[in-house]
Amino acid sequence: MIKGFIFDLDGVITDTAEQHYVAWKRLSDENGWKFDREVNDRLRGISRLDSIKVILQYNGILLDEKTMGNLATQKNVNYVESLDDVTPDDFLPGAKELLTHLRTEGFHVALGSASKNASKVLQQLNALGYFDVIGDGNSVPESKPDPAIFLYGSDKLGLQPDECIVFEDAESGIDAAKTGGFYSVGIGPEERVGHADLRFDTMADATLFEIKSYFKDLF
Ligand code: B16
Ligand code: MG
Repeated sequence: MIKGFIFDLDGVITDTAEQHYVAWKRLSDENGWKFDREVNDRLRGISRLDSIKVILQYNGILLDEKTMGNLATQKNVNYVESLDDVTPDDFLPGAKELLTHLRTEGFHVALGSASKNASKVLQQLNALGYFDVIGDGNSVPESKPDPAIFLYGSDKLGLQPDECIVFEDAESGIDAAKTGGFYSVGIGPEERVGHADLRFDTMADATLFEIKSYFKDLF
């Protein structure tokens, strides 16, 4: 039986891809690297350090771990500053409604995000109250597609993976959910999250009614 839900943050609850883009673009411009929106989209769901590795590889540049860490920190300072502009109006359409509905029906809810800034984003959204457990980039060392962040969430909720549905917008996030033994809902196009148990184009389509109808034997 489904007793809990675990949500990714960026691309599911809110969309900070634009703020990430602006901060990576600024770092790239300052260092003379190529960076565009297509490369930015490849950073969806992956950690900050892995993100800079993708950008450097795209530019054919090799740097040592310490330098990469320092540059990623520089990007993060600008990114975090831009989060001050995130407001409770910045939920993705449908996300707040679903979280509210889950609260009303008494489901257990956890966050399972790769971001080390997840608490700040939730605070800006005024969304902390929707979550019983916050799993973020500080909770486990492994990154998706490793299932560690979702297993952290289910464990803290006191549930088994097969009692939880994971919501994800990244290919690696759906991979992580499946490897961990969770049910999965993908948010986004078929080519990215079509391997999820159930897929919606947007969070606005992901109502509790639709979810219960699809996983009917589990509710
Ligand atoms: P930070 P999610 C991910 O969040 C973002 O999608 C990804 O673009 C970002 O690099 C990663 O968080 C790390 O974020 O630099 O704030 O620690 O989709 O897992 O909620
Ligand atoms: Mg995401």
